Amino acid sequence: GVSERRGEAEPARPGAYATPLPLAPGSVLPVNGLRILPEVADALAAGRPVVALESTIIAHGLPRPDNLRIAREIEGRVRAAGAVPATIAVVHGRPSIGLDAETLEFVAGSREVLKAGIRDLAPVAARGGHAATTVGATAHLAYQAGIRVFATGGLGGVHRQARDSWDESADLVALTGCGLTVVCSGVKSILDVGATLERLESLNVTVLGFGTHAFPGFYLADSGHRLEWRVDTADEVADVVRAHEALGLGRSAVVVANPVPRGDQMDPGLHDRVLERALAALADSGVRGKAVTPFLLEFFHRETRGASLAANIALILGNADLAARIARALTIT
Ligand code: PSU
Ligand code: MN
Repeated sequence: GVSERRGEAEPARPGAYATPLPLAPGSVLPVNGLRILPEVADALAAGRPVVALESTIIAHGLPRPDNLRIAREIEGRVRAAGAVPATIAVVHGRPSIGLDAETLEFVAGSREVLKAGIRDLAPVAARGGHAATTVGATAHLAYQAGIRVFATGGLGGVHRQARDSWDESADLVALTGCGLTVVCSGVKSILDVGATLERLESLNVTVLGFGTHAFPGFYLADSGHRLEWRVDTADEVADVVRAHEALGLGRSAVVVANPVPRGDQMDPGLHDRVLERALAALADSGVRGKAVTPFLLEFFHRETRGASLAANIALILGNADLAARIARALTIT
């Protein structure tokens, strides 16, 4: 049967999605098997700005039915800032770069859409399944397609129980092999932020604070950790990215950490109280592996009655806007 448990690997029923999703005329396949929406392919071919967007936040990180509306708003924000959005997911086994309206609705609404990290891409593709892609998997596919900028909410990282569970998001290692600029609001505050920053240093990942030396705390503007590098404009980010590429570092990502606007952040006291309860509930639940992050995010959205959701929406929209401006700055040579 169809799994009601989100994020677990269960073979998808091929053909359950009525529309056959044929290759649209004009789609290009730069790498065998990638399906690129014509609008995105045209923009890439013409050197116009494109912003990759992930789909795990839509399918497994935001509550339904708000998630579909938010997914559309994220795309709208990229467009408003002058770039073409390319939301990425695997549909009918095809890694898809840019989703048409119908496919976006499917990804947001279907229980058959798994959560795929990089290591899940091949099995999902081989089985003709459907999957939302994590930051790591999205970055990989976007990089393959030639996209240079990617917006998300918060990166995965080192979980607080990692000393016992060894749970560190595969997003971190993915950043070492995908040469794009990743705009995020730091790493999710459910994580061990200090440990994650240490791992990013070990992995040689460049991290820039946007308008701040304070590393953002996802739902909170400031995680309490300091960053060495601060940039203040999209042009400055583009300068760093060009230097990064000129130095032969272009195979790894540059992370731009963009805080949620202060006025939109969660109340820090509420945040800390809910987090403590969320971690206790996690320990009691026996939830493991890739179901951990969706469990914690869902706990927050439910228990804060929308306060965490409001912050999440504000930060992702801000990141979409900044990513589009960076993509534009990068197209000016
Ligand atoms: N940021 C959000 N919401 C999310 C995620 C990030 O605002 O749902 C997702 C991303 O797809 C990220 C994933 O890659 O959580 C990390 O999961 P894990 O901890 O299992 O690696
Ligand atoms: Mn994990």
